[in-house]
Amino acid sequence: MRKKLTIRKTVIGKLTGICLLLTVVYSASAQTNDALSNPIRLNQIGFYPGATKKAVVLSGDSRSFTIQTSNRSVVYTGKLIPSVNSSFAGKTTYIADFTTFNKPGQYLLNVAGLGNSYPFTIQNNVHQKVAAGVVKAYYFMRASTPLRARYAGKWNRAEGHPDDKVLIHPSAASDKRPAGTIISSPGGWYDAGDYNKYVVNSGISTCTLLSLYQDFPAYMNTVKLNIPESGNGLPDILNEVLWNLRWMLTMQDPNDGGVYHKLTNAAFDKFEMPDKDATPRYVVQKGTAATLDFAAVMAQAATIFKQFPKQTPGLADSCIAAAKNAWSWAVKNPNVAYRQEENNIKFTPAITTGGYGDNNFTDEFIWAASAMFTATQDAAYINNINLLPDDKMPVPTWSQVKLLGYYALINDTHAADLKAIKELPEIKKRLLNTADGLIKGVEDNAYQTSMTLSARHFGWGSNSDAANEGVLLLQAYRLSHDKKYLDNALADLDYLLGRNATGYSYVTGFGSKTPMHPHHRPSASDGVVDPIPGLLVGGPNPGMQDGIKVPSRVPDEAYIDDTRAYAANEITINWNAPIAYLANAIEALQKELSATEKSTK
Ligand code: 9MR
Repeated sequence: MRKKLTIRKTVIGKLTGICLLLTVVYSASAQTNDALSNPIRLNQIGFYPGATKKAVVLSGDSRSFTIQTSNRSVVYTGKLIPSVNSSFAGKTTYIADFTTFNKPGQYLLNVAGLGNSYPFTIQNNVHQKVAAGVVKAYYFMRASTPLRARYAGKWNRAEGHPDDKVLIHPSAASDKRPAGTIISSPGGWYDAGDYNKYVVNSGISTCTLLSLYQDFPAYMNTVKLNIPESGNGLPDILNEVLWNLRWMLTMQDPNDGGVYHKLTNAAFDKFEMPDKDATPRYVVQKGTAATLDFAAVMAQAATIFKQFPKQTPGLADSCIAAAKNAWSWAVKNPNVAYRQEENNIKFTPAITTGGYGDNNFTDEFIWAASAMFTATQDAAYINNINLLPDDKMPVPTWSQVKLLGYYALINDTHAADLKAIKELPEIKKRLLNTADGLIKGVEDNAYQTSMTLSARHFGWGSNSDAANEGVLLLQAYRLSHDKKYLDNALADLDYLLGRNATGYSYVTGFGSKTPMHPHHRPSASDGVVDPIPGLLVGGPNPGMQDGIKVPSRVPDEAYIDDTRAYAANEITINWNAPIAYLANAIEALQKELSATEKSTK
């Protein structure tokens, strides 16, 4: 079945938009694939010996289940327990809990009459490869460079989008840089399935990866990515982040500190390899969101790269100077929204690529001020900002970044100075309350995860919500050392890697049933059957904004592995970042926990 599907994928990649008949046949077979999917849902990578181990079985009454080795000897027998609450589909699920079985090895779970699960592993470091894989995915997103086979394997490709001659769009014109001025803005990561580069979305993505390094430096020093810079004395995750950070620096207008909202083609590229695109690229209007997000990231980067003066001479100083200039621009221009439709009435060419428009900058100010304070220890940045403008605690997304500011403050190591922040105890309390709210009732839930507790979690990019919930729970764990938060963060990772209503491990190349047709131009056009590995797809989204019918509108089932389905099956840098944080942080914490257990034995 998989082979049949992937052959179709290649055909679609070549003939996108032309061959309607084939795509109809293709989606029919994708749906058949879903219908045949395995009724035993579990993390398809595996489990830590000492951690919770659960599978969710779609039917089975109160039958027993067994854990078997690959040569079919039974090593554990347990009973399926019906879930207290039904799933979004209105069905009782059956929980197979084998937490007490902790012997490392390779296994499968069998339910008489239903068959075997996909194989899984029990071992320490069980997520190490997938955790590194979701960070390596950023290398595959690099613009303005060829990807060599040494690093990219069969996904090697020619250089795309040099971006050394980018036009100032009329919406971005200023005295010193009139429309049509050429600037150089190379590098950076492509945003997603498309080939554009957006500052707002780069902001949250870069911050999340930098935070992963800041929060778990010892573990992240051990993560080797095999990228061109490997071995240069910097941790690989920082090497990868630098590819985007250096691009971001070019998006600031040196004349006034404002930051262009995005670097983009006028319209989305065709489904083709990146080197095939020769259409003009523009930077568009400066905006408050892009400028504050930029300030926040540059401030955070300054804090980190200060520790590496030899490897990155002058960089920390450049970052903090850029952050300060951006902050000043935003203070002078506190309300400049990027409104693409309005611009398109006034300016040509019309720009129809991703909007990332936002009208409310309260959260961006909080994030930037917190990061600026953390970098400079200058309390003026936060004293002039209301850190608690309302009692909402939204899980971070590109348009909701308040918690990124809170994360910066609670992790600030200058504890003495933090006493100056009178709101800090309240921020900590709210964070723990939010974490408690996220997991309330999990034990009764059909899939036993925070993600599946509310249908509201299932919008565009729902998988990034699952990952960002996991990150929030890990922040709560770091604050409280209460293991329930870590266990539930791990459950969110279990969800993403297969314990869910579609039976997919949503990361390309990691697991037994993984997306083969992400909405991702290189994966669809490179002639390689397997998509680029390590990419988290958007996931279930009953919204169907792309017009592609999903096999089910049930919130957590509304997914289709179809190249055209950008509202359910695209990939982006802001969705990969929280799973990168989640998977690597969990690896780091498990390592710490098992070391403590050993030393106390
Ligand atoms: O992730 C974005 C989602 O929150 C928005 O609802 C959606 C529509 O504006 O856009 C998504 O972002 C896309 C961006 O605009 C262009 N690159 C691909 C992104 C993921 O689909």
